Amino acid sequence: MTDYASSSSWTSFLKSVASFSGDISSLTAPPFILSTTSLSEFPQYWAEHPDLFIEPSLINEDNFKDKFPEINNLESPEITRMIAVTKWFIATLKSQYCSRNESMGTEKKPLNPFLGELFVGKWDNKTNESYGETILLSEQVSHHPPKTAYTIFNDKNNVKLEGYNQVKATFSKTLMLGVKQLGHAMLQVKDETFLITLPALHIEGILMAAPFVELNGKSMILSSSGSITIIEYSGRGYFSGKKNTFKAKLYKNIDDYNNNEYPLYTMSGQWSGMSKITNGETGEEFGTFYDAVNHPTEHIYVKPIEDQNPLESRRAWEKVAEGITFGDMTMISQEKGKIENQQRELRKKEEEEGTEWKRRWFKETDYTKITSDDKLVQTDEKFIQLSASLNLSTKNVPSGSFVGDKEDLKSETSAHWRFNRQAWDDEKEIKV
Ligand code: HCR
Repeated sequence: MTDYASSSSWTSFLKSVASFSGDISSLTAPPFILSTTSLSEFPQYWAEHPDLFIEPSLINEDNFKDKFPEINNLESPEITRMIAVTKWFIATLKSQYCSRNESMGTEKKPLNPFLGELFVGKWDNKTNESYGETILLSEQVSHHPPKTAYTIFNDKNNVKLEGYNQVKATFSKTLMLGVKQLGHAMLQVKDETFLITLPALHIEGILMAAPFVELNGKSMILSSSGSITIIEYSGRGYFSGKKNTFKAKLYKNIDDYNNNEYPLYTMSGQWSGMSKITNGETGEEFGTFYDAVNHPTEHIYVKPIEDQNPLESRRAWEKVAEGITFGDMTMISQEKGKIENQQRELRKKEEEEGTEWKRRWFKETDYTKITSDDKLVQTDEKFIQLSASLNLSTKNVPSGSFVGDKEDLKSETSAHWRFNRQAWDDEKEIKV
């Protein structure tokens, strides 16, 4: 328990949870639990291991057998790429779900981005010239409900990730916060596409003022070359006595998965620690799959605040962040109020003029509104194909829901955010 748990500010925060509407941004939390980082920054967690992000693109017919020398039965470059993609994905989890605990002691409530907020940066990969530059663009494309669209691309190696985040949260009677992620991510490696569904999570330790994240349920990686990895998550005690555990099964194709055949490989252990890879049929152990502790993260380079555009996250939130650092509630609410008023003015003006805020680099496609004449971008086409191959819902439902699930039957929309590369190539004001 932290000293804050018995403070009056925490007790009144806990009371306010009783009237929680589902919108996390509407909760007024005391300064000690506020983060100085906006949610628009979170997409950077996908590439804090730029080497692993690029690795699948370096695997080809000539070299695939040398890529994981400890595995003696590697059968094709496609399967080897799926192992590499699974490894990169597992490596992202520590940044996504543990990094605030490590840097700030507990999970914190991130700043709620305003519509049009931007976060951009890059990994130079200077130590390895062949990696080239990896760029992140993130944009707040909706405020109510909050949605952040992002892309991370490395042109030199022809790798691109795109996706968007949206969450749906509910408090349980025991004050555990359950969070479902609604978006998905698509990874393009040369001409191969991977659809990635996102795990559900819950926040424990709220009563004690020491929140931390645990993952639950499943997520999947589906490749356009046919293979599939299913990852199951658990907290302490289910697979082992350890926290942050996972078991990933990599199948050669969806039929093998559907028919309960043996997977080719099983990867298991702690996503925040050590994991191993074994033969999916015999259980023969090949060795370490990933060691999260001894694989330090590489942080993104972000321009100094004075060189940033007013729409860029760290510049826009600078004063609020200062207030949080000083624990000064008056400063926080004054500075937040300025941003909120500015946003209200903009929305009022747009309403008067009959216009809408123009999204900068991302475009929404609503599948319920497209006709057979509409030309879909490649990401949409692949998303539809890969979802259909496993009967996954393409609606706005918790990531990984199937057609016919309760949420799928309830949902009427199918609108997803996609990156518009031309808009970035034409960008004149924002530089990374
Ligand atoms: C739930 C969460 C905001 C959303 C964060 C997401 C889901 C965002 C997309 C990223 O790719 C993955 C991700 C990681 C985070 O772990 C997750 C956050 C954890 C806590 C935060 C809550 C809004 C914080 C609530 C804190 C209160 C109750 C004190």
